[in-house]
Amino acid sequence: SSDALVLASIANSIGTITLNNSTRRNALSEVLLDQVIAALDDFKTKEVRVVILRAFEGATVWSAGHDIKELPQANQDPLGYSDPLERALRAVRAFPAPVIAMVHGSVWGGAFDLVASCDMIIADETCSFAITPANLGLPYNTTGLMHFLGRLPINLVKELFFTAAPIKGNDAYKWGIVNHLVPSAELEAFTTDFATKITKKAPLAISVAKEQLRILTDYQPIAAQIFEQLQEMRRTVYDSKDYTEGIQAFLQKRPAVFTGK
Ligand code: KGA
Repeated sequence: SSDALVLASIANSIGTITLNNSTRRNALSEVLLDQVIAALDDFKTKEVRVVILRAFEGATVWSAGHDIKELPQANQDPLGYSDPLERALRAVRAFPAPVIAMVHGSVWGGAFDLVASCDMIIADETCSFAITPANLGLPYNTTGLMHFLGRLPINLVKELFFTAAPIKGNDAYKWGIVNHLVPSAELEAFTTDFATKITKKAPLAISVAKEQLRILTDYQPIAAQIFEQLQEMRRTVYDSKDYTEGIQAFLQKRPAVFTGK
């Protein structure tokens, strides 16, 4: 329909999900994410062998990340278990076939968590990736930190979290953020070819390997007391003036003034 923020199609056992909300730079609103989750559910019943998650053709912003207008403005966990972004990340990670993120343009905040939750990233030279809680005064969730730690070296995770600066093209490739970096003109054909090769392989073996890897990486045991300690530390951040200031500054289109209080 004309309300679709996401387009979904299937060809040759490959399901494609296209983020298609140019005016809001593919910000990850609840409505958009529910459409992503619905497309994945549909692909599951149709037994697609590979999913490609992409932005509309020509997008210079792949996605602007969490819809900041939908984040709580104060005193509430911005990334709770049922947050739409968290639900979408779980849907991608649990999808019983590989999900490839095809990236051109910039990927911000929670959208980086989304592409890092895909099984592989194929990108072109216009790609960039930023983790942005330091711009918003936001405490990232423990699960999200584990996603990045499972994917990248800790010094790079720290650089991303401490600077909020985008890692671009060749640097993203060098750091292993992307599996393949290909010229823009070849991105679509390369990704389709890559996906097609996977469709010829044994789907059950692949599906079980993906689930084994998910279980092995998702369930790092931590004691209840440690989790509660981490949660209390996060609460001091979302109860802070800086968190309110970070969100307000974005909504009012001005630079944030942080005090550490
Ligand atoms: N949430 C809500 N609205 C957004 C948005 C977002 N993340 N990003 C952009 N928009 C809106 C923006 O307010 C504007 O609305 C419209 O989309 C076009 O954006 O037309 P309006 O009503 O004014 P804009 O800024 O004019 O587009 P641009 O000049 O092309 O710039 C694109 C970028 C992506 C550079 C810019 O929009 C931007 O900086 N957006 C915020 C990126 C960001 O910090 N994302 C992180 C979100 O936080 C997050 O994911 C988490 C969980 N985190 O950080 O922890």
